[in-house]
Amino acid sequence: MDERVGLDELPDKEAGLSAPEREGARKVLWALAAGGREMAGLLALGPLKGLTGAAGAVNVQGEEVQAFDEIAQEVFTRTIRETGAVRCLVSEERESPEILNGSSGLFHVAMDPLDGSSNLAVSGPVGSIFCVFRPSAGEPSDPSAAVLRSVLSPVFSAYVLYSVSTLLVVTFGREVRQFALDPARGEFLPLPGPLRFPGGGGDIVSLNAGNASRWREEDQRYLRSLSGAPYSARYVGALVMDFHRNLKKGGIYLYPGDMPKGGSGGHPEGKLRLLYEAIPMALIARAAGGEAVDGHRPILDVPPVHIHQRVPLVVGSRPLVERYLRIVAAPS
Ligand code: AFP
Repeated sequence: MDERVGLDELPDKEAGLSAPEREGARKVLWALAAGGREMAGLLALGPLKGLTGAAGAVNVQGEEVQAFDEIAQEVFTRTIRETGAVRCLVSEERESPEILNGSSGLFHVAMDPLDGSSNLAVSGPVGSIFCVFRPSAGEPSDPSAAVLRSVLSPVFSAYVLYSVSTLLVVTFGREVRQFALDPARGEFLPLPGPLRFPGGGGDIVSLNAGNASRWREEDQRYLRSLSGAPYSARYVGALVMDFHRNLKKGGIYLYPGDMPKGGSGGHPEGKLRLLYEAIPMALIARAAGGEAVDGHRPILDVPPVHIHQRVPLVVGSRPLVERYLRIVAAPS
């Protein structure tokens, strides 16, 4: 059934939430929408204001910080703090969790405030990714340990895609809903849904083939299996855009672990981050009829041991992820 559900109504459709959690979730959704709207306006002016370059710093991941990474960090920290509903905020841009509303907060939040920010230099698409978790009973006093324990209990995940239009995509686990920003009204309006991977799974494959010679043999075998098969290669280099296209059109995104080049660089554990890239996308993929794995097991079964943990990520429609798993499991 194709229907439109307002952003405000989403928490009311969730049977598993208490009344205070529904209200808290609504506030956090508004905060993401307010931050997304503000970022969309700022990003549009980026080239005119000379803001599309590096900020001259390196983040906790060892990656060059773009000016907009820091702006997005400040915008979303502010809007999320103002909800009064969030205890701790983990961000790609901060080494330690930030304590926002202390124990009065109902949730922990993990975010990548601006993913794919190296695309900004060419006015390419970027995104913001969020995952909201329910704190466990009797959680540890150490904020990182508390957030890690809550990861087993996600409440909702969402991303904002800043492209030719600005979209907000949300799941509470049962279905995926999308909203488009009307810049004139300053509101995210519902699009028809729910959003699901197309039947048949699609034919798009998104990966950085430039890294393939440094992948493990199984992933190289998967790449070889595509040759001559009916697939199309599409890769923007911004997870939110690549994932969203594959969700709408049918496809699979891969970022396997890659060995260092000439003794340096590389991402043997994968490049993407478990808490604020892989898990939120895995929740959205599952709710849309797809799956996400780390090369062997579901992303949602990977034990969280570090707030900035990296993980190999393969995510997309179920038939394409199952084909990937069959090929990497086959004896060489
Ligand atoms: P940046 O935020 O540094 O641009 O990284 C983006 C990202 O985390 C993810 O969004 C992309 O899919 C992936 O990295 C692209 O990485 P490669 O440039 O190594 O292909």
